[in-house]
Amino acid sequence: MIREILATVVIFLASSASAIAQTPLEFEQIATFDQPWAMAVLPQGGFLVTEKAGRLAYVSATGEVRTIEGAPSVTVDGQVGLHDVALAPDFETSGLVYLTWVDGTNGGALHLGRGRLDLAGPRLDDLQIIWRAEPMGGSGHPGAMIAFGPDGHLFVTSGDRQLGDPAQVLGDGRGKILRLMADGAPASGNPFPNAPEVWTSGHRNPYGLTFDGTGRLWSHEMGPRGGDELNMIVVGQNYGWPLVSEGRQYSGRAIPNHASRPEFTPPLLEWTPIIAPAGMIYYDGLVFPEWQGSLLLGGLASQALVRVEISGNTAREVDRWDIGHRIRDVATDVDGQVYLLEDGSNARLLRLIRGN
Ligand SMILES: [Ca+2]
Repeated sequence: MIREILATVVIFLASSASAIAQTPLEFEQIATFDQPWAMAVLPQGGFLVTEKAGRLAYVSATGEVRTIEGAPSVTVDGQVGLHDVALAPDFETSGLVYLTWVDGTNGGALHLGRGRLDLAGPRLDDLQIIWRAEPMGGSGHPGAMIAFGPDGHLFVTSGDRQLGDPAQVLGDGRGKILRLMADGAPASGNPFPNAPEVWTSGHRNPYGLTFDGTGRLWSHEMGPRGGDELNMIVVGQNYGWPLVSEGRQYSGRAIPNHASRPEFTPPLLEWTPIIAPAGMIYYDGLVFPEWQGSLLLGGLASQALVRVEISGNTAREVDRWDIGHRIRDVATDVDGQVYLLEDGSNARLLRLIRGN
């Protein structure tokens, strides 16, 4: 077990004028992984971590890593493979764990499944597929983030699979955010009778999804060339992709912006140049009280941890820490500790420590 304090030098990037002192950070390494994608903190201590190639790992509170048997078979190609892991709201009594992954031919489809975790194995028993994006197909942009609402509903982001147009087709499972029952059935009260699982549409590649302390749902998504977005997710709204964006096509071709089409909901915050957001939590913990009420986002291309203050219907970036590694996921626990999961090979799971 490696548990040394890494004397990483943290560089503070300029941010917008803010009265809040920026917190110096150091990092404690807990474990390392190969192309990890997401993590969940276990209530008894320790973590579940997914790796893109299909491994589901259990990390004990002391940093010992073991493979959990019973993970699904996945199609590993480019951006896709095994993705998010989330605990059921009643995990402590049910043991239920939710996973997302891509599997199938011609690019496959995003799948959502759940199984019962037996840490004595460790193994995942009775894994069942409870939702699958239809139709199949595409390449990257899985989305695949899971969040549970305060009332127990299950929300999932489904990326556009780099196809764009499906995001505007209600009957197509791609480019949407879904609201489901815990068993994967469409939730009652969803807005579109002919697309019963859909909550919102017009999404590109949402890699972050979280509720805030007042029960509002937030998601971020990567823009094309520029135009990463932070969106407040409101029932029935269309977020505009691929018809509007604050970014450009990779070819350089312009895309109309959100203001040109008021029927589409604009982002509350956009990043050009991009940060390539991945992972997001709402932070209300005691370890970093100066961050309470903020969103913390990981950054891939930006190799950063980004803090966004949300207030009413506004959001603004207030802190950005250059971590020096691509960040794939962010998590917190009941004590208010904050954890980062790096991207790529030999990627570290880190605990944040207040620096000097
Ligand atoms: Ca948008």
